Amino acid sequence: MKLGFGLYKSVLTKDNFKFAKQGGATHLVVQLVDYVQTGNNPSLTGDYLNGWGVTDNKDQLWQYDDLLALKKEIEAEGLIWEAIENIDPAHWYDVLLDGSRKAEQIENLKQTLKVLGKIGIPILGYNFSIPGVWGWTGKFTGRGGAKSIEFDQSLIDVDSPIPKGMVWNMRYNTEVEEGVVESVTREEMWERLKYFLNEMIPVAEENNIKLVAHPDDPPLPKMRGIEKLLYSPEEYEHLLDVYDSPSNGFEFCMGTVQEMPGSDVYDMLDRFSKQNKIGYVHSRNVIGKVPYYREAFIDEGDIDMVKALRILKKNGYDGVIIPDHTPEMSCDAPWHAGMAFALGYLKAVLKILEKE
Ligand SMILES: [Mn+2]
Repeated sequence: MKLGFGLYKSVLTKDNFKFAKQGGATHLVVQLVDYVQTGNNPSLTGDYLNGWGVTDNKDQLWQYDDLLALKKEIEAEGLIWEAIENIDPAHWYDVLLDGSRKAEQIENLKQTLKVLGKIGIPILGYNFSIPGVWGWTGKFTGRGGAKSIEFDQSLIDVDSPIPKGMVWNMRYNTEVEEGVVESVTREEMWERLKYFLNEMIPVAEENNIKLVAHPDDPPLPKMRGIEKLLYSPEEYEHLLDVYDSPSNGFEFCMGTVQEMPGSDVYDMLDRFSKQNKIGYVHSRNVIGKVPYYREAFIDEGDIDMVKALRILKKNGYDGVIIPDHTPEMSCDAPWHAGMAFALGYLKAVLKILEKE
């Protein structure tokens, strides 16, 4: 099991590569979608109910030369590029929406897989969701009054529709479009995911890439008129029935799984790691479940991280774990401080497990 670190697009800098290395990480999970647009002080606790912003990558695919240059910068700091997390909404909105550019966009995504294969980035994480991450509010609910993410269903209108031109809580089309995204059933969403996997997995296999799915966060059965897919333990596991391949697996988010009513995060970690279905792990702690939960520091939530990582070790899991979001700590670098705390905690747990 290896300790990794996740970086948003706005923090893909040499200093932050050094920060990861200094915190004990050996691997990086890189986000290329610019949805956390808060510069070198990333913050997830702002008001994102109207969207994360605009994706400026319309019709610009990730290019071989750019990714190779980034890989060299990462490796120059002694780190390994393990995964890309999230597909740009601009690259696949019609795959999610079953729109007119679906076939063209899926061909582009296959090209992207080939580029990743050529460069040697072994994992692509994705979140097959039309509403995406939505409904959070930022509150000073963390230990010691730390600003953190809260999900309180009573504070939002969970049925408020998505404006056209938006998927994944990002605008991919800034020209004003009238209307809202139509309702979609879960059955239909599974059909769309099946199409995606049927097209993508063979190319992923050829290029030695794992395509791994993040569960729906927050894990509600329906949001904004759209029935969600990976919102419960049973539905998450159903992903494996869609396509049997070593290239089909999970971006296992402990926090989101813990937020699911009736979930047993330890049992799921145990079974999925035994089957070698976990691409990488988000280690995030949380207190409560939908319809109310709040994100917590890694040591204080409902998940016993020591117990969770011991299960992964027992099963010989040799992938990467990264801190996911953490509460922001009161200082000039709230995100970095929160992340340093999480990295240190995970590093200590791994050290203890090594000696057992
Ligand atoms: Mn996560």
